[in-house]
Amino acid sequence: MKPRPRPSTPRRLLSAGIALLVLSVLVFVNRPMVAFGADAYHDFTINRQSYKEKYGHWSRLPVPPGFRVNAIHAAMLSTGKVLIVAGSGNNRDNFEAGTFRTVLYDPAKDAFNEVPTPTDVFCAGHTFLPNGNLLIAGGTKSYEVLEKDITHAAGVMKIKNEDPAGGPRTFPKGTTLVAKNGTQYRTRTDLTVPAAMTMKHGDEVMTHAGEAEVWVDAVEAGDGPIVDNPAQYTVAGLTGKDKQNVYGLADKITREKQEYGGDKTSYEFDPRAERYVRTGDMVQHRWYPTLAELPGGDVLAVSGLDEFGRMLPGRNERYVKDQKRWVDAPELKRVFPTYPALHLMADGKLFFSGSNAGYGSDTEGRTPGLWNLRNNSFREVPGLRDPRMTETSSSVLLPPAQDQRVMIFGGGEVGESAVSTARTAIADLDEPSPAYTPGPDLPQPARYLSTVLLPDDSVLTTGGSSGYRGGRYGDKTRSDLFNAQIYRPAAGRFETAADSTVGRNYHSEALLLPDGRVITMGSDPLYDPSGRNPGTFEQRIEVYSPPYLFRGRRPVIGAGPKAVQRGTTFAVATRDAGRIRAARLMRPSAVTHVTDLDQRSVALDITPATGGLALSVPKKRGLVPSGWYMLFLVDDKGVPSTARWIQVR
Ligand SMILES: [Cu+2]
Repeated sequence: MKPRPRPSTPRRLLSAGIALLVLSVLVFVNRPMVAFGADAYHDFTINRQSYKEKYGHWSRLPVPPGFRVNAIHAAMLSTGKVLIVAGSGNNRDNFEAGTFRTVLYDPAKDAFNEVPTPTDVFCAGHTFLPNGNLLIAGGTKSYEVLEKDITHAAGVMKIKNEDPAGGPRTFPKGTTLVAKNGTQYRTRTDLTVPAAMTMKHGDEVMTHAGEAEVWVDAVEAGDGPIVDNPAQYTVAGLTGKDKQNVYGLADKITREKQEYGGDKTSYEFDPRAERYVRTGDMVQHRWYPTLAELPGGDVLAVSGLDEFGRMLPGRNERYVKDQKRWVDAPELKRVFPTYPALHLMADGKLFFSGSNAGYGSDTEGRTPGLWNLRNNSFREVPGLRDPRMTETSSSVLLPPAQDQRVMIFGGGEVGESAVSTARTAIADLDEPSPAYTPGPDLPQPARYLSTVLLPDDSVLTTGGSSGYRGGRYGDKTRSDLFNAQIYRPAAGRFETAADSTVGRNYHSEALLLPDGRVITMGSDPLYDPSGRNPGTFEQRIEVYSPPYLFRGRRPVIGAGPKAVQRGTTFAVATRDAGRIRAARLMRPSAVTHVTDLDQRSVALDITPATGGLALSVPKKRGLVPSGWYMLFLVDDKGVPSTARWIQVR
């Protein structure tokens, strides 16, 4: 709608009064008309320049039907395109059909393209490597089976091979294992069991049995084949010595829920070739792992569920980037819930903010603290209010990164709980004894809040829901939050932002685009609005333009280097040098399950230079990890330039 010339104040009051009167009359005669009238007025309000200057503006992104996917993962690539990964997208039919999706969105051209997705990367972990590739590891090997759908008892069986001579043994899918009482179970997949190994300890020869695990399902339906205790099973068809040497062991065989199983495949997504490039497999299968960047550019994979849906008991591993392979890291054994938020600090420690999503013990490994990787020590960071409500919370390294302050937002109790919190808190990790101190509350309790750093040193918080996966909260059947707010660290408070129009809870993402806007996508409600039927995945995409985009001419960055060294100074051309107040290197987001450990905003020192500005990059690798960044110049009104991509080495 075009703004009309401004009427005088009394006239505006008069027309507002008349409008109100008309609306009140209409309330009694025609409710749909009122809704329409209110909508039109709302539409008029949010599109006014003065409103946009204060609150920003949301718009829907038209997505061609062929490119609508369940956005589970999103990353801002250094080519300027947004990587949107669904994999099977939490859709069993897709999983069984082998339909895995990835699309790229180019915000500069408003264009989409599809990328072939080799395996199901749904619920993998990811982080950017120094070369700009996105390391993506883990994902889904099997879907969960709910208790009500389990007709046949099942369990994980360990097949042992005590024979050192016969070599590895292969058993095809459907191999039968027999309990002492004759009950039969069949293996769900093909299986290879390594040979036993003999080792000499002095004069003694010890045999270490080879072993491998596999799902088995009872042949007969019902409760009959349930076994509650650890027991041994024979492999049908084996006789004599062989039968003694090769056998099965299972802790239990039940009709309990079977969790999603993790995958061990790993890729570097190459943004330039726009394809997944397979690396060495992970040591462990992982579903819901966090990939945390290490100061040297290698990556640590932490937590997750294994291929049988069991929590990995603190077994972490390292990606050796120069060899493109994963190695076990037993020296860094530590238990965390799934998708733990591990922020890289300037001194190389990882700060576990407490944020996490999905699974894990409700007691062990949930305390926030600083993890020193040199000696695997962990120093707890106390003071967090609502410490039992860190699941589905989010956390960010507040801008600028030099302040070394991490803020946590919202969250809820472990599992499918109706209890959530509006709490925020800030930990200053530069303090000698770091502790959380309270921040301002969010307007409502919020899980799954998206938090996006903006170039003007503020943090946009948007989306989320008060209830579990957008569901019941208080007396409402749906609890998506539409209000957005901008946190200003310098002022220590939230400012109201314009409302979004799409609710976003579980499996949703938001990230900063190089043009200074924010894109939001995804959401995976458990139920539909009635609260009774299954929900449908939200495929609409929205883009938020913050208030700074409505406050006049933007500064422009001219020529500059494509790559810079940490600890050096470089020059960029700009005609706006006189009004530039800040320069920020913003590391692009790689976000899933409210976990985004990549995004950070690093302040650069500014000095005047001929034809532009000289900008200094800090020296500490823990502050400025190697990789691609968006360089923004920000003027005296807080208006940022469009970003220029620059690689820090
Ligand atoms: Cu998930």
